Amino acid sequence: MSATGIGAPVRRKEDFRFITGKGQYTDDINRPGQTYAAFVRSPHAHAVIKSVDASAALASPGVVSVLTGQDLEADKIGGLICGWMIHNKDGSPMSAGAHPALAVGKVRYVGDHVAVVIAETFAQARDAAEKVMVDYDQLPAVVDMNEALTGKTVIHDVAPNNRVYDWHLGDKAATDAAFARAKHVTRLDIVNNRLAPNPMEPRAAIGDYDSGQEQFTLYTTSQNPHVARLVLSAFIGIAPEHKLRVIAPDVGGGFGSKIFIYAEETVCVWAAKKVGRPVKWVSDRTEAFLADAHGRDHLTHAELATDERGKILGLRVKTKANLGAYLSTFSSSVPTYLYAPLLSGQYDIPAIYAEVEGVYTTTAPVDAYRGAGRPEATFVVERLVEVAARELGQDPVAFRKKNFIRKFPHQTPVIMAYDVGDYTASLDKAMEMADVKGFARRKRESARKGKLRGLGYSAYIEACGIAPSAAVGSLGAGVGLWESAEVRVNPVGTVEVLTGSHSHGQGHETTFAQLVSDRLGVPIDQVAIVHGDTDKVQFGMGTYGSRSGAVGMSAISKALDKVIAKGKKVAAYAMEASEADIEFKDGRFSVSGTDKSLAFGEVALQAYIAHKFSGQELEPGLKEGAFYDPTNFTFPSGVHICELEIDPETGVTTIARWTAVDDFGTVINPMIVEGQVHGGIAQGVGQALFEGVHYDADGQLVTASYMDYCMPRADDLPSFDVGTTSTPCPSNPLGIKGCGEAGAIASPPAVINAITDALGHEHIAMPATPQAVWLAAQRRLPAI
Ligand code: MCN
Repeated sequence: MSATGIGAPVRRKEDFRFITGKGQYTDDINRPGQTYAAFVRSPHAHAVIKSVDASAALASPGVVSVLTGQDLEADKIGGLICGWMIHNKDGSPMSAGAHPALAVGKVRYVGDHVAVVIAETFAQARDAAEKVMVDYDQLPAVVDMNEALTGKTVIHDVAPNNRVYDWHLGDKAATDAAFARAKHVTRLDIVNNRLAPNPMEPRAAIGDYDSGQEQFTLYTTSQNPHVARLVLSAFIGIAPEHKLRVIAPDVGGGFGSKIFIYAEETVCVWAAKKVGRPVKWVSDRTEAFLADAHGRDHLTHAELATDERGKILGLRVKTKANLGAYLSTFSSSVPTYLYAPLLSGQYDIPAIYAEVEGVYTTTAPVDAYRGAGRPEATFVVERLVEVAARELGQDPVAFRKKNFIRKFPHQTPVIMAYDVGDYTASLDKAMEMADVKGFARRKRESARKGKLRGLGYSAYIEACGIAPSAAVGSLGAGVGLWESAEVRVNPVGTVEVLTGSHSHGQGHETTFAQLVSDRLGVPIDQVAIVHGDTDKVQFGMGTYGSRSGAVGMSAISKALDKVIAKGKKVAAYAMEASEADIEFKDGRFSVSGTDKSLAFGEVALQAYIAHKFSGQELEPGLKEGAFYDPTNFTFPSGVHICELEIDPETGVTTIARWTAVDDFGTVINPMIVEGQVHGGIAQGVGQALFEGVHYDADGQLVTASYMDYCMPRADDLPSFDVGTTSTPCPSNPLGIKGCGEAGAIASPPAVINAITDALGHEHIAMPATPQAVWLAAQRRLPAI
């Protein structure tokens, strides 16, 4: 391994510009003549808009324009769409209500967009937005899914019971038969709490229109600028599509929440042409809480059937998934195809049947958030397995091992065909690293101090590398999700890689350069990674579902193969040898069996200037592109062990140790991968102990600031012990499995299993706040 090649813990190249304040985020960009937008947002969860009076706002200082949903309609701009069609059990399509970028006729959640005020400054736009007089006729709010399903209050006429879909997966008859044979059935009711995504950089957008060129430009905080261009150009009616350029510059985190096409982006592009000047909008944190798509929010009843020895026979799951007031871009797929196919976990479960109801409520839209469906599935499986083992009087580790899948490939009863894995190896290694043998002693020490100590396991699997067209396309996505790359070798041998992936914290500028350096022998500082601009990169599917390593880098790898093949031809001409005799190794092309060789840079120069090509079949230049469409998802897996201590006097939970052993196949950069795991664990611990979006019965968001929405802080977390095992993925050329979501998927059940272990096996809902833990601890302690 070279010091910067595959497997090397190279420091992130991009960090220099980030930590010296030189990043270029959307809010750092300003266009000449720019105006500023402020949105008038609904203060009500559900109301009819009787009228909008903008006269006072229009008369306010600096106001350029006030636009409403009626103006959008007049310009024939349709609603935002949900791109993933889900079918009901009877085969009929889901009920998707219209989703205008500015509300028409009705508002459906607090924060819904009613109008936009465009002014010379942000302050003027905001002041004037408060003067837009909207006459509302309030309707009842409905935030609870069970209440919504009664249909007493209807949010969209197309969904009379507020049911978006009633979907299922698996074999009901086989699962019922398994339960009929079972000696024991474990039952659990689970709330998977609603989360706010909280990227460090709030969303922002600038719409710009050049009337001379008839060219729109959108600068935006997007994880997938090409998909944004495709969808927005269709919404807004910009044709041909390339008349809209989308630039997603540096983006300060997204965690899924910046994949979607939002109202604000649509409005900024459209309004830029209307007012004839660039329009900039930057979200503040309260707006982010109100209007960024949230994550999770499931109510699940789950059952696990086991035989007399504790072998799992079947799994039955009924989930209600809150989709909020409108269907966000990918929302329908999260509780269905990103959730139920992972319900087999790491276990050999012969029969599984899952039913999912998607439900409208008068709350913000819910869509993908780090893990998207897979943390919810892992939580169901890992809580059930833990409780089942304890109900059966079996050791949770032995119970897991007994039921692990051991033979690969493994076809689960819920679509997924797992390719490789060694779950026992990860569990054994994690137990060793966590010093599980010493836990009893540590528990006694805690008890001496009046504390309760618990150990919780989570053996997770996820499907990531979200891409394979054959699978994703047939599941209702409508499109395959391959990735593209172009490798441009300059005449001096430096390399530019244009990728359809988008880095917003994952370190692509480093890991992608490591791959190039490894393959071409070019130093990584001579490799530039270009992304995030639809005028530079032709097309791409973006970054989410931990796909950039497995899919984006595989596309680069394919293009590099072509570069090397072309380089061999050039080298053959240059060295007057047969192409078949050219070898490429350690950055040099050589003629086998001779001492003749040329460095990669020399061959690059020849490719551009050699006169020898004239009249030959070989074209000058060294630039190759590739699209990569994998045959399967990748299946990272692992075991996380959480050890914690509870103070029964205060209910405060302190995580004492965290051990993570993950199988990410081939690791390109172990330091970046560790960072990804750390971040994911922090977010998972946040879900388990602290975080929760809460609406009151009137649909008011009561957690709209960091005073009320509790994020984990550094001192809430221990130093993580991270290890790996490796079974390289067979369905991509690099053997990579994604790592970007693993920590967030694995960690919530590890925490809750540890708390229930400490408390004597009582179930506790997330977030297990000090109050909830204190109450549970009081129930456990003998009465005085
Ligand atoms: N990598 C590696 N070896 C592997 C796998 C990955 O070295 N075996 C490297 C990759 O080259 C890449 C990084 O690890 O530099 C993450 O790769 P991957 O797992 O493919 O994930 P993506 O790059 O596709 O990123 C998406 C993923 C998701 S889905 C969420 S959500 C998430 C996450 O990444 N959001 C993040 N990590 C985040 N990190 C930050 N800082 N900010 C976010 O918003």
